[in-house]
Amino acid sequence: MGGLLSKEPPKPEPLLPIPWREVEFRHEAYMKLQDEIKNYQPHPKASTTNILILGNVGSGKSSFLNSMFSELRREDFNGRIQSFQGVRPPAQTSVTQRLKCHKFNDKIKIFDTAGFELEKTVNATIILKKIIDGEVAEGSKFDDILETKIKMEGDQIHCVVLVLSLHNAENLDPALIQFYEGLIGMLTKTGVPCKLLVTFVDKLVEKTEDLKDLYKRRDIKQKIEKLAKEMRISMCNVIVVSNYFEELKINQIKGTLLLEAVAQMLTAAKPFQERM
Ligand SMILES: Nc1nc2c(ncn2[C@@H]2O[C@H](COP(=O)(O)OP(=O)(O)OP(=O)(O)O)[C@@H](O)[C@H]2O)c(=O)[nH]1
Ligand SMILES: [Mg+2]
Repeated sequence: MGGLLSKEPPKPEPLLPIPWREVEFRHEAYMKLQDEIKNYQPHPKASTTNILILGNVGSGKSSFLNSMFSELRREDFNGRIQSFQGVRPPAQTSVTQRLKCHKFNDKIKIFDTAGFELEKTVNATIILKKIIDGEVAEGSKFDDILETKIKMEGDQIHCVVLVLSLHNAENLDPALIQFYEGLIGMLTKTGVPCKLLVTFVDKLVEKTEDLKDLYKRRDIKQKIEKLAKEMRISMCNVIVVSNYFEELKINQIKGTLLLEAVAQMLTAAKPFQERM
């Protein structure tokens, strides 16, 4: 009997013999990352390190924020995942409507933003420039920022994180790619460090445990390289994570990737603070 049902599933691609990035998933390495971030100090020229999270609607911005804070504050919540910022299944318009700031340790400030809507990208560039330059106060409604003539008291951003889902990376709207590319270009000119945070990598593995081999997966590497090329961002500025989305408790594998992402952002912010 032939037919569709007897068709064998496609064989998984062989793994690369050597991972293209070294990540240590053991407990000691995870704890080292936790300690590194706990003891982190911004450059003396800055009182806090301010990180801005950007990206299209539903790319996982708020989920990343929830995931990283669940990791950093694991002792407060016994490792249970918390929702500091509203999350919901992807929709046309963004669920996040105001510039929301979350603080860790009095040293790190993370700002969550509304997702880009393609028809509004011209305004988005102007709004984002104002936010990055510290001209927008926390809690401001994105819809009001354009109309506000007076400069408000905000925080200068020290690192911008552009969030992109790897899940539908192949079907990205060319207008969105162009917008991202322009944004990265603007940041390069102004000298603000920019990281591309690739989310949803779990969609390309069978189980969380398989994330350990993330950097041995040739297909994932190719997808990420293609994205980086399109955005005109160097591979060393690309970070890969899988956010918590269905779990109740944190786990070491996702946690290691998430904490490494945070450490990368904090490290990138310092030379910029030094030059301020
Ligand atoms: N599988 C998987 N799902 C994710 C991941 N990140 C986010 N999600 C899910 O994707 C949906 C959208 O996530 P959000 O974090 O709300 O996305 P957002 O970028 O903040 O969206 P807006 O605020 O609406 O612009 C939610 O249902 C999340 O649970 C991920 O890494 N993997
Ligand atoms: Mg959001």
